[in-house]
Amino acid sequence: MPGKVYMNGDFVAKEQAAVSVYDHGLLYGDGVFEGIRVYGGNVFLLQEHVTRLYESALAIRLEIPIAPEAMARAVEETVAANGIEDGYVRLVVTRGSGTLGLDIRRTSDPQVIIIADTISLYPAEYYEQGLELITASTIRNHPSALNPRIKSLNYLNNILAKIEATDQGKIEALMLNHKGEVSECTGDNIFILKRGVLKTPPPDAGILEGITRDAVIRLAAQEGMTVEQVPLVRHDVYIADECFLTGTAAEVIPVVKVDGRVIGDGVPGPITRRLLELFQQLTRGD
Ligand code: PXG
Repeated sequence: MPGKVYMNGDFVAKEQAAVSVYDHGLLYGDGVFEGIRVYGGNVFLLQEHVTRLYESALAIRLEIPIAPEAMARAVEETVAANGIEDGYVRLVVTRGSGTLGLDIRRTSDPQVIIIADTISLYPAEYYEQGLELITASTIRNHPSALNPRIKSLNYLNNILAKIEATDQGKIEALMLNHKGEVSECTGDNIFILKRGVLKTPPPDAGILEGITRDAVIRLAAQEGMTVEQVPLVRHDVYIADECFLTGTAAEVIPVVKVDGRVIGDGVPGPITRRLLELFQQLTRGD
């Protein structure tokens, strides 16, 4: 039964698992996190997620009090303790409690929290019919302000764009960067297919380098496809033959309309469906 939360080396009942109101994670969104899937009892791409967590922490000058190997073990133990076969892990490290001020030297006890629970998936119809996106007026964080490559606890940039999508009855929004180029969606990376070439914005376009994105790039390359990490503008998306999003929660999800423009034939394309199939084989360990 889910309900045992890992906190700094101990398991605490969900109802008792709490952090201080002085924690800079709460006061300032000062911390880092990962969202990880569990398939058939195996934590999927755990090493990649742990590496990204420590890289995010390094970038914000947060010293995680345990080593990466111990963190990976703690994730496995939390999944086992909660009896999760297919589910979701939320790994969070906060800066810890401090004063009501920004100085990180006046904080202590970073909180290492691991939650393992079940996951609510997108309805199957999204995969069969494809998604419709709108472009948010909120642009992605400027990389020199808060680099999107850092998976920080401050997700207001994404939340503001997501609100624009939900206000318009859509579940995802496309976000542009400060140069007006396509970056990513609020919680997913974007790919397009044009004349047989798969294209996705590069890391310096102001994106989170998704672990699902990396896996799909590898799978496509193994299939003999040409994959390019190149700057894209909205026009490239409008005239694409196929479009899809990748993410831990969504896996590979087709997009069939963007800002009212029908993409390709208006139905999930064959390459998108093939990559979803290959990705799902990977999650099953085939
Ligand atoms: N871009 C952004 C901004 C994200 O937050 C991705 C791309 C896809 O990355 P991965 O590594 O998952 O392929 C993300 C991932 C949640 C949640 O609960 C969010 C993500 C992943 C899992 C859970 O909000 N975002």
